This record gives sequence, structure tokens and C-alpha cells, in this order.
Amino acid sequence: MKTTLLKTFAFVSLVSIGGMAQAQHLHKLLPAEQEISLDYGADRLGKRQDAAMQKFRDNRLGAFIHWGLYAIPGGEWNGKVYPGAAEWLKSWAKVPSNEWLELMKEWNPTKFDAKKWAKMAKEMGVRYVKITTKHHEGFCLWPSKYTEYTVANTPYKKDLLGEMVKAYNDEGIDVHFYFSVMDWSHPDYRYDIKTEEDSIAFNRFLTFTDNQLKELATKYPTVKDFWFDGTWDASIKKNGWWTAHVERMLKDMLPGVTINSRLRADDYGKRHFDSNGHLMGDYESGYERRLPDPVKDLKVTRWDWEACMTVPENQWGYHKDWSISYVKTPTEVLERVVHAVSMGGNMVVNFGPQADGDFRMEEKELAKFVGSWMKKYGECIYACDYAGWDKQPWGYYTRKGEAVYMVVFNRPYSEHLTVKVPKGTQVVKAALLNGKEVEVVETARNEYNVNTPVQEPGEPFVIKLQIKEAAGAADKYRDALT
Ligand code: H79
Repeated sequence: MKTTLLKTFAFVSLVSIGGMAQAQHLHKLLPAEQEISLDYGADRLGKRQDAAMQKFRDNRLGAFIHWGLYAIPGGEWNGKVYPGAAEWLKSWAKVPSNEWLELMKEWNPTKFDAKKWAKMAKEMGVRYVKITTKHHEGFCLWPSKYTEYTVANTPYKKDLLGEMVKAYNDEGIDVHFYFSVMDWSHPDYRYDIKTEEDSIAFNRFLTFTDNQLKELATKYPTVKDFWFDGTWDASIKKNGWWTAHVERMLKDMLPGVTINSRLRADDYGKRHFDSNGHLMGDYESGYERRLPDPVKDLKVTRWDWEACMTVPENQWGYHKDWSISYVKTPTEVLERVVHAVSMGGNMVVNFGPQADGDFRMEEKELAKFVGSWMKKYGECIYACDYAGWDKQPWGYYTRKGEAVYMVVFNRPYSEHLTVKVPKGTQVVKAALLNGKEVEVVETARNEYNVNTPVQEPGEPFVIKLQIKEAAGAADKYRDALT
């Protein structure tokens, strides 16, 4: 990747797009001969192919847990309910850090039962859980020895993170760590580096962060992934070297660990994708509360990616009033999961537990709904990938080897589901996942009608197509002579 070229010219043009570094999907690939030399760019081209990455990918469905002090006020401060994201309340209500951290005195989740949480995740069918070890507020769910703002100094006292890691792992669920680099509780954090003093303070902050990360990797060595957030500030963009260093440090400590692209900034402060257009980290993590367009954005299959979503419009931490914004129905949540897998990505569904350690009723019901669907149809999700077939209006395709799954969300009045196959592909058989065959009729060159099941499933359902990809198969269709 290190090629010498017109570095000065490239630098000038890069500075001009520097302002757009936040646009996470600006990732034009430069022709190889025009690539610039980078010390802190992508470490690799293309997808990671090792077993740990394959496991990450095969898991496909995950849950996010946003849990911190913000669960206590639940979006309300001094009698005023703020409609913004509950985990940002400190910022919306302009609460000084010392006052905010007083909430630690009230942190006592008496209903918390890690085993129950793990069971709920298991029943939902998630294969991994991403836990906020520390969100922007700076409060740590583990007893970090590098700050006083931890669960150890609350009435609860015990290591919440440790309890969770053990309980999830005991259920066979992978644990991923969310970690916010931006830390509102730390006096040395800087949004930008403008003076020598800023630089000295921020270097201290980076050492503190290294220490916390080493602590997490040492105390909880079964962690499979670090998902970094709060990395958009100028201070971090000016220290791209540090983001590359963190990725290397964690990978040296924990072989196989995966790291999201959001951590990284290159030599020029370009984030997610380096100045040559190559993805940094192991998977793209910019799909937050949005998804690629299933018709136009096929390029996302060039790299691994993971999306995450909230159930209300934008609430990650617990907010007491979900009536402020639209709340997705369980079927809508499910559709986003399928959408992600159909495009070769993972989906993480967010939960914001209450301060008492229980989940709100809507989240419990959602977990149950997704779980009962996954029990019946999970075969079209786990270890499945982008099928490469033209999107049809009835739903989404996923694929595993010779099986192509049709996941039907929109049942047509015609009762026929149009399937257009790539050239040379034949549909041999179509069946429901319970084995019951459905009729499939070849209607034109590379086109089939698959019948909907006679009995109304009453929910999004799956038809499994067995296919044959024959090279040079005889073509019985004649081209139009007109
Ligand atoms: O943890 C959840 C959110 O709290 C966190 N990421 C998910 C997983 C998140 N929220 N917002 N963001 C990440 C991006 C925030 C960008 C902004 Fe800004 C911060 C908009 C306004 C303040 C960037 C920095 C743009 C202006 C300043």
C-alpha cells in the first residue's frame, strides 16, 4: 500500500476534503498507482478471512446494551423532559460533570440479574451482545483503577461488567465492548488541540485511555470485539497514529479480536476509510440508525459491516417517555435485521435497561417476538450472506451455499413471487422451512414464479430455494426476433 507519489499534491487535495471527513461514506478508491503513502492507513485490503472474523460475520444478529448513569434521570432533568437521546442528557441540560457524577450515589440496580439478561438474549436469538463499558459520561461499568467514576464507588459496588461477561458467555453468547473515547468526566480530554498545554493534557488522556483498554483486555480476555465511539473530535483526528496504535495493541493482546472502523483516523485525519479509500479497522460501523439502499448500494459487500439501530427514533439509553418519537414495531425491527443480512451485514438491536436493572415491557416483548421468529426462520439469518440476485418488491434474499432464502415481507395479491435469477442459474426446488414444498414455475428466461404458501403464515415467512449454477446450461428460450 505504500507507494510514492505526488504527496504534496495529494495532501493539498486531502486538506480540501478534510471538512467532509465526517461523511462516513466518502470512500472513493484511488487508482492503485495514484495511492499516497500512509503510515496510519488501512492495514489490509479486502475482508479479513480468519476464523474469528468468520464467527463475527456468521453471528449476524446482536443486541446493544446502553446502560449507565443516564438511565437514572431517563431523559428528565430538574422537571424538564428532554426529547433528545437520553444518554446525551448531560449535554442537552448542560449539567456540569461533578453534578452529573453525583448520580453515582443513586446507582443501585437491585433488580439486575445477569443470568436473566443472558437468558433474555439467548431467547431472542442474538449471538452477541455489545455492552457500553463506558459511554461519553465517563462512568465505568467495571471497577477501573484509573478513575474514581466506576461502579465500585456506587451503592451497588460489584463488577457489573464482569457479571455480564460471565453470564452471556455461559449462554454461548459472544461479548463485544462498546467504548467511548470521548470522556466528559476526564479533565484532560480535549475537543481540539490548540496549545502546547492541550497537547500535553491530551497525551495524558491518551495514556489513561490506553490503560483502561489494557485493563479491559486483561480482566475480560473472552471479549471478542471492541466497538469504539466518540472518536469524531479534531483532537483525535489530529492523532491518527494513536488510533492505529490502539488497534494494534488490542490485537496483540487478544488474538482474533475485531475492531470497528469508527476508531480509526489516518495520517490526514480521514476517518473510517483512509485517504486512499480503503476501509480501516475490520468492519464498517457507520450505519447507525440507517441502512444501505438494497437496490443501489451493492458496493457495501466489498467489506464487512455492522449496523446498529434504536427502537424509538433515537434513544439508546433508557428514556422514560417513548411517546416523544415514533417507536418501530417488532416487525419493522425484524425487517431491518433481514435487510442487513441480505446486504452482507450484521444488525445490532439496541436495549436501554432501566436504572433498577430491569427492561421496559416494550423491550421484553420485542426480544420475545424476534426470538420466536428466529427459532422458526433463523436459518435464513445466521451465517447467511448477500445473494447477489435482483431485489424484488416482496422482500429480501439471503444465501448460504446452494440455498437461497426468500424472506417475504410483502405478500402480493397475485400470490406469485417473482424470482429473477442470474444467467446460468436454475431453481430446482422451493420449500418452506418446515420442508413443505411450494410450487415453482419457470415463466421466462431466468425468471420464475414461486407460489406463496396455501396456508397464510400470518407473519413474514421464508421460502428456501435449492439452486443449480450450471456453467453452459442449455437455454430453451429464443431471443425476440423483432
Ligand atoms: O451510543 C450511541 C449514541 O449516543 C452515540 N453512538 C450510538 C451508538 C452517538 N450519538 N451521536 N453520535 C454518536 C454522533 C454524534 C455526533 C454529534 Fe456532534 C455530536 C452531533 C452533535 C454532537 C459531531 C460532533 C458533530 C458535531 C459535534
